[in-house]
Parts: sequence; C-alpha cells; structure tokens
Amino acid sequence: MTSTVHRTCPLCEAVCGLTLTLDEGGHVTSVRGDGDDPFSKGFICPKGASLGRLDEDPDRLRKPLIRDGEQWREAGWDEAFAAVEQGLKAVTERHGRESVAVYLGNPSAHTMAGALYAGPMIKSLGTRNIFSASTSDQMPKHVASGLMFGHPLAIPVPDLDRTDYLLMLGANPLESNGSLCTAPDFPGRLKALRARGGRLVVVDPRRTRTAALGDEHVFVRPGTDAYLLFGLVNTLFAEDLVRLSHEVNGLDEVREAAKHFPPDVVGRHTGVPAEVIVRLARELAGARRAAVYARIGTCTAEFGTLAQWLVDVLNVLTGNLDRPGGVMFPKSATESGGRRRPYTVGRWRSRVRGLPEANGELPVATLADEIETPGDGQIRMLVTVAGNPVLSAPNGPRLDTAFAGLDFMVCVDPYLNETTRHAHVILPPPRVLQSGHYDFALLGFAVRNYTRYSPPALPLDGRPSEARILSRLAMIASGLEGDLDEFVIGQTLAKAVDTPGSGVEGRDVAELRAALDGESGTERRLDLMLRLGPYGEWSGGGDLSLRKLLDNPHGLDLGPLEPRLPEVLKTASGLIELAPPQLVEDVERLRAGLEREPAEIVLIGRRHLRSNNSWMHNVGPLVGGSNRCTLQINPADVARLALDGEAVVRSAKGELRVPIEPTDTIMPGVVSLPHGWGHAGSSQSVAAEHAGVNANALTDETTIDVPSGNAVFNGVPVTISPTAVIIAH
Ligand SMILES: Nc1nc2c(c(=O)[nH]1)N[C@H]1C(S)=C(S)[C@@H](COP(=O)(O)OP(=O)(O)OC[C@H]3O[C@@H](n4cnc5c(=O)[nH]c(N)nc54)[C@H](O)[C@@H]3O)O[C@H]1N2
Ligand SMILES: Nc1nc2c(c(=O)[nH]1)N[C@H]1C(S)=C(S)[C@@H](COP(=O)(O)OP(=O)(O)OC[C@H]3O[C@@H](n4cnc5c(=O)[nH]c(N)nc54)[C@H](O)[C@@H]3O)O[C@H]1N2
Ligand code: SF4
Ligand SMILES: [Mo]
Repeated sequence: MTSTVHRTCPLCEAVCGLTLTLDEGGHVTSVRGDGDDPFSKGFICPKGASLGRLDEDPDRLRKPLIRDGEQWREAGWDEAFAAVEQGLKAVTERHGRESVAVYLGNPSAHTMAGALYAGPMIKSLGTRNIFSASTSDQMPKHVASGLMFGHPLAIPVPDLDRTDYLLMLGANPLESNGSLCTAPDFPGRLKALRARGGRLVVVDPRRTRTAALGDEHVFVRPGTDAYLLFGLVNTLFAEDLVRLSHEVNGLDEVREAAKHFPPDVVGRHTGVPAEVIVRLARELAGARRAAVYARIGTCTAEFGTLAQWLVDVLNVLTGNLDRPGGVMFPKSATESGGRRRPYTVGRWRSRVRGLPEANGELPVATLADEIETPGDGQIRMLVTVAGNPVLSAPNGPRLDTAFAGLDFMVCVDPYLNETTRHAHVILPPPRVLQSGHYDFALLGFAVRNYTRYSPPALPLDGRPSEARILSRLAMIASGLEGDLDEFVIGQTLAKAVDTPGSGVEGRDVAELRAALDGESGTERRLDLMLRLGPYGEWSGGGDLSLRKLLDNPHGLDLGPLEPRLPEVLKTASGLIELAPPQLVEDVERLRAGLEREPAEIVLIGRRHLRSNNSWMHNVGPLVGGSNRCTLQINPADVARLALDGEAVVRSAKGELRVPIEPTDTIMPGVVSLPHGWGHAGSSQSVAAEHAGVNANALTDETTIDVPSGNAVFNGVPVTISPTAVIIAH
C-alpha cells in the first residue's frame, strides 16, 4: 500500500507545496509539485524533487553521538541528555552562564523547533552570547527596518504579481528561489511581470540567469550599491521627482545627505554610468507602480545597512511604499500585534571588540574573538542548532581552531560535519517527514497572504522531535520541571484575556486552553497562535485554527497583500523615520569610502540552484555538472594574469587553490566563488568526493557592516596568481 502525503518543502524560502508518494515502509518513491497548492501551484525545483533522497540519506545520524577524545559512539537519548546536563553544569559552575554561547543556523529559520523553542532555550541558558546566521545574512535589513518602521520584522516585500517595474539588486532568484520575499515560482512571476508589459532591471556584478531574464542588466562594482542607490535618491530630488504618499520624518536630512552622491561621482565609484543612474531614477519615478528589492549581494557588504535603508527610502520617495504593485507589508496568520517601542541596536556590546547587539544577537564575525580571548565572560561552551559556521562564517578556519579549544560543545544537527565534529554530544533531529512544518518566519515575507500546515507524515519511532530536543535542552538549562508548551500556552492566554480588544478579553483561561487542538504541545501552540492571529477564530479576524489547516492540506490563500500603514509602524513618532540618526551617522563612513582606491580584484559569492549553503552536497543528483566549486573569472583577467586551469587566490586572511571557470558573465576585476564547500572531516561520503574549497577561508571577520555588525562576503579584496609561478633570478 502506498500513501500520498502533501507537505510544504522546508528547504528554501519559497515554501512550495509538494506531493510525495510513500511506500509501505515509509520510503519516498516520488516527489511532485502540489498542483492544488494555491500559492505554489505545482512549482518544484531540483532540491524539492530530491527531498526523499535527502531525508533518507544513509549518512544522516539516527542516534545521538558522544565523543570521547577522537572516538565517537552512539548513545541512547537519556544518556546523551545526561551528558549535556553534566557538561553544562561543569562549565557554568566554574565560569558562569555568560561562558555559554548559542549559534542558530539557517535551517532553524525553517523548522517549527527553531521558531518556537530556540527562544525559550536561549532564555533558560541565561547568556547574552547569542549568535546566528542572521549576521552573515540579513541583519542589515532588520536594522534598517527597525530604525525606519520601528520593528525589525516590518520588512516590506515587492508586490511581485502586480508591479510594473522591478529594480532588483544583489539577488538571483532564478538560483535561490528568492529570499526575504517568499514567492514560490519566482522565475514564473518574473516572466509574468514581463509578459504584462512590466520592466525588470537587475543590478549585479555577474550577468546571472535572473539578469538574463530581465529587460536590462547593470554591472555594478561589488560593495558599492549604497552609492548607486544614493545616486538615484540624489536624482529624484534634483529633478523634483519625489512623490510622497505618507507623512515622514527626516525628508530634509535625506535630501542633504544625498547631495554628497551626485550621479557623476557615484558613477565613477560604482562603475555604473551617470546617465544610466539618472535614467533609472526617472524610470522608477515614472512607472505606474514600481518596487526596489535588494538582497544578499547588497546585505553582506561593507555598507549593507545603508543599502537596505536606501532601498526603502527610494520606495518611499517614489510613493511606492505600502501600495499595490509597490512594496507591501504581508500579514501572516501567526503574527502577534507587537507593542510600540523604539527599536534600538547596541543594548549591549560584545566583550572583546565592543560590537553592538542587534535583535538580541552579537555578530558571528566576533564569535572566534569571544572564544579565544581569555578573561571574564570568555566563551567555553557552545550550543549550535542547525548551523555550520566553519563553512558559513567569515574566516571559518579560525572558528574551526577555536571550536577545538572549547570545554564543551553540543550540536543539534543531522550530520557529523565540519562544525559538529568538534561537538562532545550531537543530538540529531528526526527526518523531515517525521516532523510537523509551519513557516512562522517565511510567511511573514510572502508576496500573497497564505498559510499551510504540514503535520508529521511518519511516526517518530522512539526518537524525540526537534521541538522536544530543544525544549529538553531548555529544561536542563533552567533546572525546572514541567511542560514548556503548557507553560507558554498559559502565559500567552493570560496575557490575551487581559488585553483590551484581543477578541478573548475577559474570557476564562482554562476554558480556552481546553479548546485547543493538537497531537503535541507544538501543534497546540500553533493552534493558539492561529486562533489569536489576524485571521483567527478568537481574534474576530476569521475562522482560522489548526483544525481548519488540517482540513485544507494544500494550504489556504488569504488574499493579495493590502496596505497596512500606519498599523505596522512601531516608531515612537508613529511616522516613517526616513533619516534615522544612526544611519545618517554612517553616511560619513560611506563618504570616506569615496576617497579610497578600489582594490584591483574583489571576491563575491555565488549560489547554485542544486545547492543550499553547506549541507546539500551529499545527494548525488544535486552535485556535479554545473554545481561545482569553481572560481568564475572574466577572460580578460585570465589572460592578463596568465592563468591556466587552476589559480591561487589570496586575501588578508587565507589562501586557496581553485579551478578557474573563465566566463564573460562576470565583470573584469571581480571573481566569484560559491560558499558552503570545503568538506573535510565530515561523515558525508558523497560530499567528500566533491569537497571543493571553503570560500570563507578568504573572507575577513575583522571587516563588518558597522550599524548591524553583519559579515562582509562581497567585495573582499584578493590577489590571484597562477599555480605554477616561475621565479626569476
Ligand atoms: N562566503 C559566503 N558565506 C556565506 C554566505 C555567502 O553568500 N557567502 N551566505 C550566508 C548565509 S545567507 C547563510 S543563511 C549562512 C548559513 O549558515 P549556517 O546556517 O551556519 O550554515 P548551513 O550551511 O545552512 O548549515 C546548516 C546546518 O543545519 C543542519 N540541518 C539541516 N536541516 C536541519 C534540521 O532540520 N534541523 C537541524 N537541527 N539541523 C539541520 C545541516 O546539517 C547543517 O549542519 O551562510 C552564510 N555564509
Ligand atoms: N539554490 C539555493 N537556494 C538558496 C540558497 C542556496 O545556497 N542555494 N541559500 C538560501 C539562503 S540562506 C539565502 S539568504 C538566499 C539568498 O538569496 P539571493 O539573495 O537571491 O542570493 P544569491 O543567489 O546569492 O544572489 C545574490 C546575487 O548578488 C550578487 N552580488 C554579489 N555582490 C554584489 C554586490 O556588491 N552588489 C550587487 N548588486 N550584487 C552583488 C551575486 O552575483 C548574486 O547574483 O538564498 C536561499 N536559497
Ligand atoms: S524552490 Fe525551495 S521550497 Fe520550492 S521545491 Fe525548491 S527548495 Fe523546495
Ligand atoms: Mo541566508
């Protein structure tokens, strides 16, 4: 007997619906796109199609591992948790709670465990040494949104399906399938934009597949987007093209700041001709409905926060913020109102480099400093959940060494890999198909309001869910007994019944609690969030509940995005802050950059459709072919540097020998290397055959985007030489 299961793909931000066929042993025999999903409508990519292979990868860990010296052994769950308890106790008794650090990796933004249990675990550990992949990714966007709109999650997304003009910088959704813009079949949506007469302009140092699909591709020198964006702002003011549709604070400050960046000046610096900058500004202002969207290429750069800020400054100045076809704020089914309180960064600072906290985290670029530098508060123990910073963080090899010196390390991860090999205890989460799935984070960035829940498709066969693993860690750290879920449910309900206008104001907590559905505490918490959420049965907004989602396994369309201002604004003024002082201050750094001589060659990253950061190289059909770790380089540079076959790339931090891939799709003076490779010491047998090199052996943890502390992966100065250098005497 085979069975059919409908599930959301958990692998990237596109949240595609999948239809899987399982045989009676629970093995996946086929994976197709779910044609009945109202959002993804049957779209699937090669990674989603490999979900079964990935899920049943024989190299995945099935039992906890405990390391004694160099030796690993499988252990039972109770024994593994006891080892964690003992290790934590030994470290905190000697060095205090600040000596414990947590690193949350990218998949924890996709799992229910990450969304619902990482927070309580961190709280129980009682440390401020919190790190995550966010500071090697999107922290600049959170900081810009926090300062402009008052909330780090108030991130407007391009209204892809209705816009007439999309200016896209530093994103390549034909490979990545989109980010901070949840849009299954992003490629199809871009084609539809063009088919309805809209225009797509792509700014990228490489002519990517996305750029090739667009109407126009503009080469930009890596790391200079903030200049280019300021050039556009400058032109809007100079040509009297500013059309505000909302009241804002700080318009004059923005106009003044932009005066330093006229098109001819930024043109020289960015490599974008001044006349192109002026034309793009006019096009943006002239389009009926336009959106500016910028992603990782502009975030993981020296002026990442300024670039993210200027993106929304442009959206505001052209009247496109919060209107159909412009950029809009999604309304997710589990969002909770949130209080109005000023957003700040730097509520505390890192011990060694004094870098500011943002969103309760410290920059991953300073994790090694905190582990290596002796003194009070030195990190001695690390808990990683779903992360591989040895391959993903700037100067990964330094972390590799630092991790080896920790007193104790616990990793929640399905693989023994470059990072987790330093653990003393590895706790593997169960298979994807044994886990429930709800995209708490990503549905808040969706280009249509939409919701879908996938319950576990297979029983747990005696293993704890990842939710259980994290809640058990939280209980170990807090020393408390009891049920974490019931505690959270009680607290949430108590607050809701006390909140005027909550929809359950004045009602009885016990009665509400008894009404919750769900097979597990995790599902009961989801039910609670759905019922209290904006479309929920208890908020007066609709009839959403867990039951309703279980009855609609293909997901529910909740309609197109709608204007949400001023409701989403949480600034103290209640207005859009167009010129937050922290950002205006950083403009000085940007101005100083104009004086600097640009490096002759700079490094940028690259994503490939059949890859995903560091952890999908163990599935045969996904690796090989065009998905290889090569250095893309312009043929003119190949000739100039007399390269052949392989090259040696050097940066301030490291040196790699890499096969070159000459291509005129990349700008002269720019080379591109994908990250997530450099497999070593991992139990992933397929990945080991396609090891590649670690791009983050070249990136520099001492260079950061100042306001957000974000890592810089694009625009890294390097030198390149042939592998066989003939030394002249
Ligand atoms: N040079 C350079 N570096 C980069 C980037 C770049 O563009 N260039 N991009 C950056 C970005 S955007 C990101 S998000 C980071 C990613 O950085 P990380 O999150 O540190 O790295 P990943 O490679 O995503 O590692 C994911 C880990 O989670 C594990 N895992 C997979 N599924 C699960 C699960 O369900 N539960 C648990 N517990 N673990 C799971 C995998 O085995 C793997 O060990 O990399 C960053 N690094
Ligand atoms: N297939 C696949 N999908 C993924 C991932 C993956 O590894 N593989 N990773 C997931 C993750 S964690 C994330 S965060 C998202 C990221 O999603 P995207 O932001 O779409 O990521 P990329 O495909 O890396 O696209 C970034 C683009 O920026 C360009 N670029 C580099 N430097 C600069 C610069 O200075 N200025 C400008 N304007 N452009 C620049 C690069 O050439 C590249 O084309 O993708 C997610 N989806
Ligand atoms: S695009 Fe992303 S969500 Fe969709 S099938 Fe591929 S990996 Fe899964
Ligand atoms: Mo990311």
